[in-house]
Amino acid sequence: MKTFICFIAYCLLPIVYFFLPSCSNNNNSQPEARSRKPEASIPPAPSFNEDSAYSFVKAQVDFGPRVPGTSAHAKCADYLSSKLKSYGWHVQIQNGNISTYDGKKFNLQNIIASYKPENPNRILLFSHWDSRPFADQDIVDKDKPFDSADDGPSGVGVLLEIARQLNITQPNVGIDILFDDIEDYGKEHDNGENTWGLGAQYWAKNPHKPGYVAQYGILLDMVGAKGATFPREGGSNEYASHVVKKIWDKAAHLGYSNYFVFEDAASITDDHVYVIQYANIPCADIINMNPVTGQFGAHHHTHSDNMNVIDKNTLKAVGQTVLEVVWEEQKSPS
Ligand code: AHN
Ligand code: ZN
Repeated sequence: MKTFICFIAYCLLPIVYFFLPSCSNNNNSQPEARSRKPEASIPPAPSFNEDSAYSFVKAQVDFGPRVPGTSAHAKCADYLSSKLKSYGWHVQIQNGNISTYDGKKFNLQNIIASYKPENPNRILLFSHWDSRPFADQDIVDKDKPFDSADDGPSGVGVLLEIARQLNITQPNVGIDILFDDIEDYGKEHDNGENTWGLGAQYWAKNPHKPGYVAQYGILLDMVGAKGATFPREGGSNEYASHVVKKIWDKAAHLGYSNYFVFEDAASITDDHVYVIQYANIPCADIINMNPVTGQFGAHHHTHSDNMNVIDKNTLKAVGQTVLEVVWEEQKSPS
């Protein structure tokens, strides 16, 4: 009998003991939750409002084509800076004299808005806000300006909505929004002459704060059209593959892989090229293009680029994805 009790005490009980905690762990997730890292205490990201973003796109288009040198261009600049200020962001206007490829001279206006300017952990979000002076991809009225709703305003509208959301929720991360000017006055076959992205080139060489540093940048370009696809653009893959991964994985997690397709596309000469090159910030470009042909949407630089191509579902997919990516850069809740 004594031997039997000893057998239970020394052999069976430790075995039973060994299995008990693991059983209770499987049925109850609390011990695991308690040992999670601090990031897990970040509250869920806010919901990006696509109706609000759409209204910001429309407000820009309603000024008329925002062609450099026109009063629509000047009025739109005032609108953008006053919107950003109304959301509590610190706004700076950067002016600079530039020449376009056709020999015209303009005073460009880059609009830079900063959220929590004192926070050293910063992310840069950018989009161009000017519109192209001519619809050269159209078959009619090639020399006339066009509404340009997707090309410019879609990215700006998404970023304005993100600015509004961050003002409400106050996450603990530094963000700069750059609305760069005179992106779209480029020469059709530019052959490395750097005729595109004049505002971004200027800013990247002369940042609004000397020695400006950001962890990374995200460029939004033509992000509002129905059925848009955003393949992983070549230059983004080359210089910012970790940023591309963050964005495309987040989009997949949110169920937006029909927009953020897991396909690699050619390199585009766009604003991010200059921010990578001159400001040394790794950047990813979210740009609507055909993953196979590399072509932009059929409305690109035509009179069809107007509010009819804008789809709130596309704005939501891009806006929610970018909002959640920056949301997770919080070190701890504020
Ligand atoms: C080129 O076509 C070389 N780059 C496209 C940049 C662009 C124009 N994005 C929008 N409009
Ligand atoms: Zn364009």
